[in-house]
Amino acid sequence: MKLFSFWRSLATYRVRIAMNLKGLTPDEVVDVNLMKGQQREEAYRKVNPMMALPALVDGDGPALFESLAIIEYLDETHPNPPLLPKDPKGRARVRGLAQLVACDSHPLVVPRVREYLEHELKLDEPARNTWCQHWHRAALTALETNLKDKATGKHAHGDQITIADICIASQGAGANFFKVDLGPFPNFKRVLDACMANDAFARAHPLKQPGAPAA
Ligand SMILES: N[C@@H](CCC(=O)N[C@@H](CS)C(=O)NCC(=O)O)C(=O)O
Repeated sequence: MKLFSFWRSLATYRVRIAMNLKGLTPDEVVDVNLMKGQQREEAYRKVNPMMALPALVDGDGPALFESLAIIEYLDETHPNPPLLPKDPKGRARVRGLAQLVACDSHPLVVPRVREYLEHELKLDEPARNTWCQHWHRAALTALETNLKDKATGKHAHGDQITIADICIASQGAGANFFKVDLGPFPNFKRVLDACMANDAFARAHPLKQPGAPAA
């Protein structure tokens, strides 16, 4: 397997966690430096026309894209441990929690959006940070309410790790990058801490990847 990755990418973090949980190690990791705009270069555009990380090539391809689609592919091809519950309502809840992060919140703070705010709308850095923190808090508020449900256990859905926990870990890392206080979100923080106690999550963390700064 060939994983297109960058240390800071939260979407790639999600795929790294899933691979770790399933005991998979990429044969090759291709660094696409988001800070240098390499996602927009011709070579990577051919891999993922959306110009976003991650992408995964399994065997002779084709390149898979979108973190949740990649994670479900890995779950189908390597079923143990399963990352979705068996019952349809449980699966819908887990996918809903995951999509709240990956589809509603995260896309609002990615480099292409932050760069548009800077270069086209001429927002200065404090204004751009206010934007990012606002959308982080909106997602955290919704997650916090959802996690009060009795379906939540040690993890986001019962006591088993699911795709929802993977997304919660990426939301937690993003909140940390953008200095969002998790104090008002104790249920979220409890589930996040349970995830981060697991080595599969801890060693996938952006700050543990080659090229990452010390803190
Ligand atoms: N919904 C996509 C998000 C992909 C995405 O936006 N990835 C970011 C890094 S976390 C990226 O590569 N952004 C490039 C850019 O915004 O220019 C997924 O979950 O895979």
